[in-house]
Amino acid sequence: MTGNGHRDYLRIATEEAFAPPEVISEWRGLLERGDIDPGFASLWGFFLTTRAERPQNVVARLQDLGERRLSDMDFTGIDKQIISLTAPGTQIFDTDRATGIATLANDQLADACRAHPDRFAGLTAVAPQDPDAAAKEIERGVTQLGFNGVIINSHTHGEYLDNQKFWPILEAAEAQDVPIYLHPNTPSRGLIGPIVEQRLDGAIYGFAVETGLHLLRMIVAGVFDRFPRLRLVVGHLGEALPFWLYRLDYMYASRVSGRGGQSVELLPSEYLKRNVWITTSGMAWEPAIQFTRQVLGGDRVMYAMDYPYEFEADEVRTHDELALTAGERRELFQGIAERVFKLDTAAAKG
Ligand code: 1DF
Ligand code: MN
Repeated sequence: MTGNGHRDYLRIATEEAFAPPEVISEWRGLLERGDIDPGFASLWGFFLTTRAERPQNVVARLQDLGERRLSDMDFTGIDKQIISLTAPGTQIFDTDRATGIATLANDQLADACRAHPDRFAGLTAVAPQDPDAAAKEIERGVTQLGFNGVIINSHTHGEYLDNQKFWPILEAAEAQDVPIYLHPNTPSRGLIGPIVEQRLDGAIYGFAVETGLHLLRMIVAGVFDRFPRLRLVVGHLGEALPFWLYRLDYMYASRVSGRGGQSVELLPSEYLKRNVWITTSGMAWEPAIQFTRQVLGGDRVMYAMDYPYEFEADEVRTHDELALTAGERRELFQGIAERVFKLDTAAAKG
């Protein structure tokens, strides 16, 4: 274990990204071919063509699952990363390629986790394009590769997880008792028009529009009535939904269900407090963190950095210095993640 000095908690970062070199090169191919998803063209056009050398050098850092990542973690004081295939992962490919990429990414990540079990844990990548294969990969991820959850990068070719064709994936996650990290993607084709016009499609805003909408669709479609034990993790302090909580409940009760919308058993806020956990990825901002803790509960908000897209030692310090009790801080950085992802940190403490 890295020296964690006099800290009495581990810093576990829960939304940390990687990309196999093979995925980067497949993505380059898609960009060259053109006629692709406009959000993908915008986001990965930026990282892979316009300015390959952004300050944080993200493309190189994404591909490292060894010494560079470990020394970056040491530099910012991160004890453990929960690593997942970066967005849009497999979800931009046709079905066969997507399934192959999921297997390849999972095998690479599992090797890295085996090499550094105290520093790395992993989430299973899947190809939602083939829901039955994805369900099998979730089982392989948990039972053979030792992964601690599933990563889904929001929409798949414009389709959302409330669509019943994807439900074998939700069933498998519930059956294996692992959470699904519903990570952002750029908005789908039908949603992106006026957003991409002003270059707002990425992490600045479009990610939250897309991903908050995705979660809300799942809630009002009754996904959590059908899968009451399903656990979702959502980054960026819940993609703005906590701020909307009062209005979502009020308008759901008085407008949506009476309008021919599906009628579900609970209010939106009740699903968020039962089925959803939140991370602070990219939101190192005390007022928003405290507000989210206040409205959803301190037992639902955990730490994430979003490496390598966010790689700021100051943001870790911001979390260290939040006005919390020692016990609450330990929960934020360590306890909640250990329970939600069922981490085995006994070895890490040794
Ligand atoms: C960015 C941000 C890119 C996040 C990401 O994956 C990502 C970015 C492509 O800054 O462009 O996961 N994020 O989660 O905020
Ligand atoms: Mn992210």
